[in-house]
Amino acid sequence: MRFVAALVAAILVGGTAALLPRSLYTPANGEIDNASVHRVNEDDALNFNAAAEAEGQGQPYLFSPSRQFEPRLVRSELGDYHDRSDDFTLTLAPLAAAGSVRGAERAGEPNDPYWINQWNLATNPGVGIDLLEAWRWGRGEGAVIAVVDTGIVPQSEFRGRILPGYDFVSNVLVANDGDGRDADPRDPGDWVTETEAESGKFFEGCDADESSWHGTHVAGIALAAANNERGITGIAPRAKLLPVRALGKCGGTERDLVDALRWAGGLQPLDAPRNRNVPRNRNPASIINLSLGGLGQCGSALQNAIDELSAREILVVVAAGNDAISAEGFTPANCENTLTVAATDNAGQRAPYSNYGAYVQLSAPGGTSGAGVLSTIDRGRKRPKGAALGRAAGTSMAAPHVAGTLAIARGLDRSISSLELLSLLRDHLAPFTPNSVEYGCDTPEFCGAGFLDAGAFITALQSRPTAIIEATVLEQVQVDESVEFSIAVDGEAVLPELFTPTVCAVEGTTVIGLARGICKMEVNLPSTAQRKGVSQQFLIRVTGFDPSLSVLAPGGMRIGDKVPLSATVDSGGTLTYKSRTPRVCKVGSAGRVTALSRGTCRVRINVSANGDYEEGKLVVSITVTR
Ligand SMILES: [Ca+2]
Ligand SMILES: [Ca+2]
Ligand SMILES: [Ca+2]
Repeated sequence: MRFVAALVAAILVGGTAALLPRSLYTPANGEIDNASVHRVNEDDALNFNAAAEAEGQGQPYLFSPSRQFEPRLVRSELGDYHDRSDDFTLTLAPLAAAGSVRGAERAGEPNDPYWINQWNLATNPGVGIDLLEAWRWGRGEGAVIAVVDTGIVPQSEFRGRILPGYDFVSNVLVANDGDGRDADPRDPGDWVTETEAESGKFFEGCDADESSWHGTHVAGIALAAANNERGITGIAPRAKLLPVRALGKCGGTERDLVDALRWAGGLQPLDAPRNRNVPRNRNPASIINLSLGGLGQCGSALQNAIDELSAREILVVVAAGNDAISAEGFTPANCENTLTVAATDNAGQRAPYSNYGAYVQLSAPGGTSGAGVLSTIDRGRKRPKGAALGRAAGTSMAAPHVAGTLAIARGLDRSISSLELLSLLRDHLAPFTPNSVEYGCDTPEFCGAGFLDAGAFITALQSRPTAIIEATVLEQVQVDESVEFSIAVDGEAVLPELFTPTVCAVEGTTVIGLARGICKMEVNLPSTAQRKGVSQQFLIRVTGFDPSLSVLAPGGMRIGDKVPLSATVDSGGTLTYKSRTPRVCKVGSAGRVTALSRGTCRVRINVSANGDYEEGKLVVSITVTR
């Protein structure tokens, strides 16, 4: 099973051996079709990469966020516009009147003012993912999405749903927050100045640009709050966000990415010296979004991490990359056990920048420069200054559509395996719209098996029948006794799992009592693509033998008589005596009865349970006369 990821502004330093020439790959910023490949000589390629190696980072791959464009227009939540674009203007048209918001709510639409600008979520087969249909069933309740990216700018769209994350960016210059790895995954900004990019020093060859707020944009697509009368709506607005920082100024390194990825899924990071203070992740994600990548093969540490996560049923969603090449040459899009996502535009055509090919599993909206995907950013050009919205385009934007949709699915069904879930997803993709572009998504094996259809997928998930359990199981069995039972799921016999091996044994369809107690069996069928799972517990009381308590008592006593009761018991349990008529008689702990007054003396004898024997009791009556 593979996942698709897209990578955009990538700075990749290829080659792990000193003998290989190193090159820097610089994606075109703002140009869709013609990513420029900029090769520099060996000395120039040092800088960022060499510094990483000097710090003991063996793998010199650098990863960059997979966003094609800087946000061109920023509108803060307070209403002021910050148009960063010289070449085009984007007009946002939020819902204006409160009345229309009410009307929209009745139609099942969220009241977020920019909802109507979210073409990517609309009910428009092959273009929008039909989010409202998916929302009929769930909104990501209980699911955790890790966004491994540039960090997060906390804002109201994520209020109450940001889990404690971590910042794995080791290099202090890249990190831009004053230190190496730390427990604060907030995004301090990743701007690179012209001076830095042309300095001949550390950031030589990087793209000079304002801060991207890439991680915040990606997170907003996946899970921004819905119906909070602010901004946009995310796809899984009740899922929780685990922000894990692996990218900073000019991108990031494979080593940091591997540790960020491992930690996000609850695995131990590898880079021990750097991880002395890294706490255990108490909220492992069930879905990890990687909107990043670089040219090259999938590194073994990266593949191992993904394989381990996959073994834990964690889904790794990866952007296919924005170089308009086969995703085979782009990593981690080309890693195994990932779900790699290509990007389409607002007409359902393959986005011209999107990577493609056999490594792509499916496509989702990524937008283009004229019609990007609207999401949360910060209005700061360098440091964070306040919440804002901006459009961006890229396979980075496509991947979180899939991550958010999978969070809705995982929120609805915890027991389904990744394999079964992805097979259901694959069976409920929308067909691609006929593409007019060259090498469009309707070209076989170009953009994966189809276009993400959250509505159809989640509806199919919820429409599966629930397995039916039919069982005949006795409620009680005696020690040493064997009793037949039958349990069938959907007409097929199944054997239960046994939790109390000292109390009972199961041989075939027979349960055998071993010792007094509660015998606990369970049938636990995980969900599949065809049916919802079911689980049922069976409790059988295993009873012991009769203790065989008998008592020899006198037929009558006179006041003042003292007579021992002669009790015998097979079980060996402890005997206790109690007078029920203390005015008529009393009884000592050894069973000696003393007659006190006329009447009927009643003594209760209890025997405690012992070994395979049950407890027991007996009442004797003795007439007391003068
Ligand atoms: Ca730091
Ligand atoms: Ca930090
Ligand atoms: Ca909102």
